[in-house]
Amino acid sequence: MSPKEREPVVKRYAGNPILTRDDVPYPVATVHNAGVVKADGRYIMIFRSHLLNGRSILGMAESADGYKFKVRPEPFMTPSRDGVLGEYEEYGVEDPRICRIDDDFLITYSAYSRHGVRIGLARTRDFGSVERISLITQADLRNVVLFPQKFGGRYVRLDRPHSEISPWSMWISYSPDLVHWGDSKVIVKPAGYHWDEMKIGPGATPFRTESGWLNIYHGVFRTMDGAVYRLGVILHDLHDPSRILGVADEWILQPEDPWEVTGYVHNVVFSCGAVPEEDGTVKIYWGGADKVMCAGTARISDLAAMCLEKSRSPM
Ligand code: BMA
Repeated sequence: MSPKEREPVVKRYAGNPILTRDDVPYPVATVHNAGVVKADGRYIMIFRSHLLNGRSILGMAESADGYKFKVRPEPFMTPSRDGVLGEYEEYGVEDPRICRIDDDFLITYSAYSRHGVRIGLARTRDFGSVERISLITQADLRNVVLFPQKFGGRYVRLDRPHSEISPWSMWISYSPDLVHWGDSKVIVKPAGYHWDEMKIGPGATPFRTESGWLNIYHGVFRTMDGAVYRLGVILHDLHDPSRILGVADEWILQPEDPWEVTGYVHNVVFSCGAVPEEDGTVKIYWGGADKVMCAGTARISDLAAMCLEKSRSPM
């Protein structure tokens, strides 16, 4: 490595990609954008797959070490066929994030339909059965991540509405019951002529560190060759997550491996899950080119330092 090159913040796992469609025992075109949690010492992954008609479902895989995953023979969640959910999940379910609160694993996912994209909330205790709670947004809002604890008696989420006037920015909202949300405000916007200038969105479920809540997010830059999706990191105040302590100026990961550069949608690394470990590292999971799952590790203190030492302006 030349002295000019930065040590990679995220060290890719040597066995990437860790999961592909060849590992799935039913016909799918892709395996990507997975939420991951560690429960009772095992890693549980809920991943998105495109079916061969282009619509998405969610599958489940388990692992003892966080890298070698075995896929369950049946899908975890397929679009509802009945009632309100049947109407709003008609085009598929996508991009799950998992957040543990007490004994519940809460899953936020994108529900696509002819009416646009909304976010659904589902709950499981054992990953055996899953119960839909409610749709928790209107259209067109995506990338909802929950914080794993309440603040001032309320649940807190980050989300990403879109409007022509304020494109694709990160907002925070509060709820007494996980179903009704409000008190929303914008907290981070894309930065002009920066790697995340086109859009940003919450990625992995935020996790608690000594210095604040770490939020691994995605940022998009439009080029003559299409959009490039990269990952960055934001640090939120421990007691008031609407307070931003820093937004790392530099990305932490960009598409580089062949399966990140070429796939279903090229030049994409997109994260829906990260697992902090007791040794001060975090396992970060990302979809490569919307086709395969990849993993890597970073030191939590390095990510926090990037936010605190060289922050770009949040707004
Ligand atoms: C976003 C979402 C993600 C996807 C990304 C790159 O808009 O659809 O699921 O990974 O685009 O294609």
